[in-house]
Amino acid sequence: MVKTIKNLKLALEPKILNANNTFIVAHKCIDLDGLGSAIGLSLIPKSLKRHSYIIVNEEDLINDTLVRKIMDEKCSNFRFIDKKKCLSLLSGNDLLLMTDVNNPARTMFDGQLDKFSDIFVIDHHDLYPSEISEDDIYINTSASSASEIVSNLLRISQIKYDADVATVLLAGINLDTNNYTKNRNSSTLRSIANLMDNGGDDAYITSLFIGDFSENIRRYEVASRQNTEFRTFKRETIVPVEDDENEDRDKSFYTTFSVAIATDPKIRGKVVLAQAADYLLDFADVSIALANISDKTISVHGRSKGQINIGELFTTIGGGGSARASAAEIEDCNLEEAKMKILQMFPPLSTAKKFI
Ligand SMILES: [Mn+2]
Repeated sequence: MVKTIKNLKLALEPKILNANNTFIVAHKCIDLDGLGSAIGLSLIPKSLKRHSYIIVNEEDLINDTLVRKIMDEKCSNFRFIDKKKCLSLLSGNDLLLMTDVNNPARTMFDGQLDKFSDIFVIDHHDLYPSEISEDDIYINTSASSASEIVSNLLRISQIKYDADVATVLLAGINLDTNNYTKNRNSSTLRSIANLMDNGGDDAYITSLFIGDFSENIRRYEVASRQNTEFRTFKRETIVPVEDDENEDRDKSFYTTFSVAIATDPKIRGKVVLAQAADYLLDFADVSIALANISDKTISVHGRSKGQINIGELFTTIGGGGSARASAAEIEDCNLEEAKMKILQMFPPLSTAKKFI
């Protein structure tokens, strides 16, 4: 195991110089620390006049407005590619840097590490046993974050960076220390001071979290009392009964399920619909949220606790998904008509009782 920041620098440089390309990846559903450390790390190949790419998949960003926002606003000078593009660029002599993660199963390259001729891990989590050689691992569990480690690496390597990079690294530390209140020691505080001296904008990071809060509460606006109605419906279940006198007698009984349906006339985003359905599932067996995402298209997101297969149900309105989460788009109808179509997915509407 590589133990000191100096040895980390010494281990990384020849690997980067020997490779045709350096790819940098964090864990699935990349967070601010994964992003900050990846951005910082990409300055090492750059200082050695080598190409590097940061790999982020679009689906990783779908529920994370924070990461997307900071990428758009502070990381426009960096090269992001998705996994597909990465695989198409592989030359047979490529280095993969894993940051903020050391378990390959938590990355998008689970079971595919052999596609890279060389690997190196930089992380602050406990070591998870894997096929990666300990010689290719730097882990410091006393560091608050991968961003703290990388900011030290940049300092030791005397690599200069601009205020945007300092801000992204600082955001990584901010996230993993819960606004600098936990998992921080004197070394963390020195990194924070150093990043602020280099232009790290703590006010911007604070505004980012406040923005996320207001994004987050939009789900409750969609699933408001005014927009949401609750219904129950009955589903007949037939079970064979073993009976000595009458062998083939079937018995049927009804089970009652509840559905929460939120119909929002104002919003246009898909992500907030999925979040509203998630939230409503706390109160019903099946939850559905729908809204116009464009003048002609209604987006529908559904969730189920499991007894009702929502994926199967949504095939009747042209959608699909899994038993517990599903989505559909309905074209050429208004919100009221779409809602009727959805109600009709459930067994006889006559049995459906409107609650509130
Ligand atoms: Mn982290």
